[in-house]
Amino acid sequence: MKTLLLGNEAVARGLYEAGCRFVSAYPGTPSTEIAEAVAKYDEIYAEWAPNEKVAAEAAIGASIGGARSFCAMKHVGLNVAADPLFTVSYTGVNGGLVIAVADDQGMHSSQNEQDSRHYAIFSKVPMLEPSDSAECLEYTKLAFDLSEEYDTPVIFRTSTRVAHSQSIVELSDRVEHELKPYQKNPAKYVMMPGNAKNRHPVVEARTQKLIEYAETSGINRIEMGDTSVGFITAGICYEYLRECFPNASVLKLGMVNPLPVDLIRSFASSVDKLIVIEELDPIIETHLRANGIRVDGGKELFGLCGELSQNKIRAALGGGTAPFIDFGETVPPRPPTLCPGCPHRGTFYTLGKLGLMVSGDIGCYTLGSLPPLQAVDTTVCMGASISGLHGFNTVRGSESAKKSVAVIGDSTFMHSGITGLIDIVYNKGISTVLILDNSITGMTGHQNNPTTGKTLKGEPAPAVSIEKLCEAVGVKRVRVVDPYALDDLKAALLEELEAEEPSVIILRRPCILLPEVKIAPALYIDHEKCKGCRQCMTIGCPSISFADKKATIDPTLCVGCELCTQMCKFEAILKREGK
Ligand SMILES: Cc1ncc(C[n+]2csc(CCOP(=O)(O)OP(=O)(O)O)c2C)c(N)n1
Ligand code: SF4
Ligand code: SF4
Repeated sequence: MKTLLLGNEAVARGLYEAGCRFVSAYPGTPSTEIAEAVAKYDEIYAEWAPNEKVAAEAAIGASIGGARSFCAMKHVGLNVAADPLFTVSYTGVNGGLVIAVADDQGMHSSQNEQDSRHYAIFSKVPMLEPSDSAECLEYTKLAFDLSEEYDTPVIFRTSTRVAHSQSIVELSDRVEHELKPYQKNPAKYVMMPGNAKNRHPVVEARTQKLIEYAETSGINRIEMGDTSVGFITAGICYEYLRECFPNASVLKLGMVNPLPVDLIRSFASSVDKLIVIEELDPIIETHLRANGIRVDGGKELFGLCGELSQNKIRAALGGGTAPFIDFGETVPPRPPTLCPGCPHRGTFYTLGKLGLMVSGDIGCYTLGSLPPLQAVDTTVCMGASISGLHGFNTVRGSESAKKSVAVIGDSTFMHSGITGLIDIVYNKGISTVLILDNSITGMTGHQNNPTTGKTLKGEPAPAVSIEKLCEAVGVKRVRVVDPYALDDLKAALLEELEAEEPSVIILRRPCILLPEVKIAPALYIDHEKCKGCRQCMTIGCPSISFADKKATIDPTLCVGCELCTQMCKFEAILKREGK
């Protein structure tokens, strides 16, 4: 049967058909929908892990336990999971093990744009890269076969465009793979120096065998056409290229590590000019140059930054821009903003008013850095708010600790915030940490996490108590405040900042977009009473606008959170009668 699937859904289908039994993931755009789609298959155990390292380690354990296993993450997640990745390269697998990583060229929703192909080279693990949904499905199954045949984990790389585009796939039945027997084998699975020394040559020999596979298997295929120019490419760039130049000669790489040499050389000799099209870093180009293969065009044409598109490729090759729809270039950008009624808004308003240094983190609350709130000073990576604040305050002294806070969400606190808090307690810091608990992983689209009391499959689960966890690591001052109550929030902040010991304020109110949250009727502004002071505009609610020297509330956007009423000293913001 044929059907239309997103790249991520096709990966999930591939997992089903490949007989995968165990999936662990941490959400991160553009990888999130893989686990969400897998959750619908009863045959596959699937979970959200608290972070990517745990997801990878759980999948490694399941593989050693004999099951076809999988974990998924976005590109920066692979940084978190890098430690187990490098060593599972040495141990190899029992049941097949596939590690999916989704790169975000163009940084549609990320703090940087890494090229994950470096990780495959660095960790000496084979990497497959599909170009469309059909290949997402096909390569997922292939990745398990390769993993078991070559005793290696396999990295499966996608990109925002492949993960989030729909195309036709052909569905097949699931092929069950029984649990492989588990046999104790310390020489393979206990990576202490004596054993690891013996495994390293095994890894190098494996790479040689994988190169032979890359040369001959057909996963890297030559499509001959016009021989005046030949292109070498992979992933989404193959689709762009085919749209621009349907008759071009192309070597399409499905396996991007290790790369073949003879196949590339033979392709190079059959075309007059050779151009490499790849996003971000010159991985293929460098491989060609290292092997003495002529490259007539590469990074000097396409650059190192951002994603490519049909128009960019055509323009770089002297063809001018074509009448393709290139959404990235034609749609005016819409600045991101906190939603009306977002429980984070009042927190950033208050932090800004108090003029505090705010060590920020990654989540919806990163938007607290944008106008008009502009309260956040730093954002580095998930978890860095608390540990970063500890470093900042350690060098700047106790007075600094009284004028600074860390802000972190519930999911991010579970991911990697707790260790920063332990650092503060253990090293006798006195910093103040705000945990913005909106009872969900908001930024990536409402995934459950260990604090929400539900699993990936929607089943009830034990919920980690944030307050008990903080107390357990030694924080004595832990309090819970409603972030809609601005006076309470300010009073709590002033008190905790003065304390000569670490404190945690949990700002608890569920995300306004959660289905169980009851939306209150929209408020309105009495234009007789409104003095046009613009005070209500300072909280940056998208429902409030200003026209003819008066503020107005858009009733289709307002959720009646009453934050703005706390701004208006003229009592001009009112509830509708009877509501
Ligand atoms: C290492 C890493 N993994 C995943 C992500 C994607 N990501 C960004 S923020 C976030 C979690 C946000 O949830 P939470 O901390 O609860 O804050 P909220 O968005 O709900 O306010 C995730 C998963 C990332 N940026 N980095
Ligand atoms: S704060 Fe009140 S008076 Fe000032 S602009 Fe807003 S509604 Fe009008
Ligand atoms: S009550 Fe005020 S702050 Fe809340 S959503 Fe409506 S307009 Fe925005």
